[in-house]
Amino acid sequence: MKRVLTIQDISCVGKCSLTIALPVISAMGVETAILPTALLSTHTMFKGFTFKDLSDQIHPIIDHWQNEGISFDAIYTGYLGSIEEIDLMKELFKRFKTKENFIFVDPVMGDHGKLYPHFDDAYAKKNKELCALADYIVPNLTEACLLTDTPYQEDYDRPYIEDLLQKLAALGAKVVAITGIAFTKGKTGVYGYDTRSKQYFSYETQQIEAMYHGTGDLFSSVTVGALMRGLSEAKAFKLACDYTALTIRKTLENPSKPWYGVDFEATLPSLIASLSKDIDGTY
Ligand code: PXL
Repeated sequence: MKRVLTIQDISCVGKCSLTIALPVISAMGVETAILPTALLSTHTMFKGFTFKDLSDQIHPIIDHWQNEGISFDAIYTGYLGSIEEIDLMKELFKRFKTKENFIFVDPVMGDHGKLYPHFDDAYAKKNKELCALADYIVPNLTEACLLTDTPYQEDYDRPYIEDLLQKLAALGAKVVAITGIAFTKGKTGVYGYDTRSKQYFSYETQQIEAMYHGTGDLFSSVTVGALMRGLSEAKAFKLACDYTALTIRKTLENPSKPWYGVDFEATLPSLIASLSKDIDGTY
């Protein structure tokens, strides 16, 4: 069985970061090791959340792993929390990156043109250093703009997105993909650039008029899980887009849906069924 290390915060309530990555990637049949970066009472869209930085735990934990000879088939980072933590991740990458494994960075910083609470421009700048070391980066449009010092434009066209992708690729990752992008009305999806083949790629799925926290984490977790199960990049991104859209649709059907996250618990069986079809090649 493949083993992923995912490094993100624990928001005790809120359905995001580790409380999504751990159940989702595990359900996909991949061992999921975790490294919590911070402990929050809730995610930061709640008022009055508590925040305990856990950076002082990272060195002792990774030292122990190295002493035990533990290795990972992929390293996936999400919400980190501080500039210091980004430096710690750079060191972790140095110690645990091998020729065989990959680094997947979701540079979680903001959405809808704004940084999340707790982050500032210096944090956004620092994220460029992390993206430079990744094999895959999957920013949303806001994060793509922050990483490339580009003014945020919600009303985008293909040249604007392709220019962003070129600037993101120049940071150093092998595959760069902007999430939440589509050029067809009523659709959303992913638009990316593969620096190895020098090809753009895209996938579009139905757009649902609803905004939920944690959907980016869901998208990244499914992509990482699918890549670990041997799916091609195209199939992994497609599965992640379709599954995220399905989960938002399912959440909207729930009369007592929480405002703060999506009901991915209800759609995990379909994720596993779709993944199995892809693995069997009968999709
Ligand atoms: O889903 C991204 C995310 C992760 N972790 C924390 C957050 C958010 C988004 O708001 O607040 C703590």
